[in-house]
Amino acid sequence: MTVNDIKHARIKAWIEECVKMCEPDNVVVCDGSTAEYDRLMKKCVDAGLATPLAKKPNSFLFRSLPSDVARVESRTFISSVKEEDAGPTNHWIDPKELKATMKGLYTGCMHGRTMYVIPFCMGPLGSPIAKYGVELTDSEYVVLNMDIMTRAGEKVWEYFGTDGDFVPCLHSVGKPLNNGEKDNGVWPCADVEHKYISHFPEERLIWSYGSGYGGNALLGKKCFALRIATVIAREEGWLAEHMLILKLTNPQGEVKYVTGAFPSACGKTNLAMLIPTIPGWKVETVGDDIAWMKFGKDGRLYAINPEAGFFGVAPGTSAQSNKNALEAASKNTIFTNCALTEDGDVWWEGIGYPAKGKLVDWKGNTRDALPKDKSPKGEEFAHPNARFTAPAKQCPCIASDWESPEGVPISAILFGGRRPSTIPLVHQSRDWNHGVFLGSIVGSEITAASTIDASQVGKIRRDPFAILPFCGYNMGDYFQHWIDVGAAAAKRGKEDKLPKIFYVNWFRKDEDNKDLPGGFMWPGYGDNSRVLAWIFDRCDGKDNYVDTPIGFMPKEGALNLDGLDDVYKAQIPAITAVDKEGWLKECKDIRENHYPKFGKHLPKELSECLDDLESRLNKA
Ligand code: GTP
Ligand code: SPV
Ligand code: MN
Repeated sequence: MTVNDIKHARIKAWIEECVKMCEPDNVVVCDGSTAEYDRLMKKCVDAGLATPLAKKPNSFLFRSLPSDVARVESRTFISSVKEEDAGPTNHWIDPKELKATMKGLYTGCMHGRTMYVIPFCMGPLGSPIAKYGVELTDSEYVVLNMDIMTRAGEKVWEYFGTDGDFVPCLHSVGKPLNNGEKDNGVWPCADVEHKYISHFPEERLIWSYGSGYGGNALLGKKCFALRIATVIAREEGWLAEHMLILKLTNPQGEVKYVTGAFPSACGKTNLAMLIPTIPGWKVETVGDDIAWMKFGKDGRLYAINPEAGFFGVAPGTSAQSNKNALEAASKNTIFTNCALTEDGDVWWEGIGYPAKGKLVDWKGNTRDALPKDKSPKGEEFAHPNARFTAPAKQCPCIASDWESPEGVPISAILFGGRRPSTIPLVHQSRDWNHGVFLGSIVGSEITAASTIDASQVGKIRRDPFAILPFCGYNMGDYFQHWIDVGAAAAKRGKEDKLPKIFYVNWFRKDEDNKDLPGGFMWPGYGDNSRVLAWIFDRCDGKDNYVDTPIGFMPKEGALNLDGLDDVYKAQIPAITAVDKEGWLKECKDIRENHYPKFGKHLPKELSECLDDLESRLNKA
């Protein structure tokens, strides 16, 4: 199929316009077939950009440049017509100016390269919640990853019709090959100051230039499914969120679905695939990164996973921490910035066993493996944001209904982040608005997923709803949208059908206690099932809680601690108590530094929640 065969006139015209601007050597309309995947992967291997892995069937390792290892928030723009609509937490450039700059960069940017046309669907094909897009890219790596991460190729065209809605997504690595130049094994991308990850929300348009990495380049993911989708969702009255979706079954066989918003590299993939340590419970995966949620006729909120694969953090993934992810990534997987072993396998810090012999690190240097899995910080063999791209259907714990077109009904929404102090293991909001308040105050240590600047990692920043880098409009208006969603449900008499909202923290630390691995006061991973079980019962209204100044918390004995290591049992009183002083400091910081950023866009309901929390704490 060629561009001329495309029946959708607007898509065809847009492609022709982009071809004229970018001047690729040729244009290929992707069919999404295995033959095409194999052909493009071979092209990458022949160009020295990918290494086949002897130990993993049909799997390959790519190495990027050190300047292109993660999202670049400083180069990510919400280019709404009015600056106020981008809000205080997004970078904004006037759309006319940004387009002029980027047109300059795009002009002739695909010389020596092929432009690939990828028609794709976010969500199960034909689902009433699914949405469609077309990505134009000059990166084979992007085509290959999009093939795993989305439903892409020929099968998608019928859903566009001749005039259906679509989000145009233009991407270039920003590295033209002039005069027969070749990549010569060097990951193509542009300098940081020439990278632009741009969104034009009014036009529902995405322009990305200069990066080949993850969320910067796989435009269906953060750019479309979050930054553009949040804008559409607000207009249409639904929710597009940076959330995992899991299916939780109790020992009686009863099922509830739970979503969770944690910032990048804070445990979504792990929670979505956890293997419970308490007997009789089961967790299955619906999604590990993004949830689109709409109200059903019954008043419940239904979620779909718009993606078809996992773009998961590799370091820390081991048979102990996340066996299911390892299994999902055991074949047909793309690895990026992992280390390569002599026998043709990948290795990373926290994989659960030391490497042997020599390793090629993520920068391409061959070094002796260390006898213990511990490199000096900054000299890791795998980059801390090394990733695997694996098909979701290969996950052993994928839920049978993960592609259900109407979505799965959500009972609970979790918020969380990496907070070494103050925030307890779990607490529940009193009601919907208090839950929105909890989402709005989420804070977390910065991780390697959100910055290419290693000096930022570990600093705490507020990341409301874990969506700070992914909200396509004013974050204050986003809070209001959440308040409005609750109010609309109440108006329909369906308030009781709204999901219950919880705030969890797996990352409390006591660095002085040498008995705690990593200083973490809670074992996390599979043991998080103990908290999920309490949440499950909370959703059924069980009397397993105490009312505290910050919300509802597990009452004595309500958390199942059977079989928990004694060293962790000893931490329970500290991590399930209200830290009054810590919370009062938290309130002060929210009042003085966080909420004022939003000015008149801050919903009054949230200021009221803050007042209420502070006065309850002061009375306690
Ligand atoms: P993105 O894909 O960037 O959105 O990340 P994510 O939220 O899916 O994070 P992921 O589950 O990949 O976890 C990131 C890192 O946190 C990994 O190194 C994990 O090993 C670690 N981690 C996940 N869950 C836990 C936990 O419960 N406790 C501790 N201590 N670490 C965890
Ligand atoms: C994240 O950073 O939250 C990710 C990885 O899931 S990326 O797709 O690069 O955004
Ligand atoms: Mn993410």
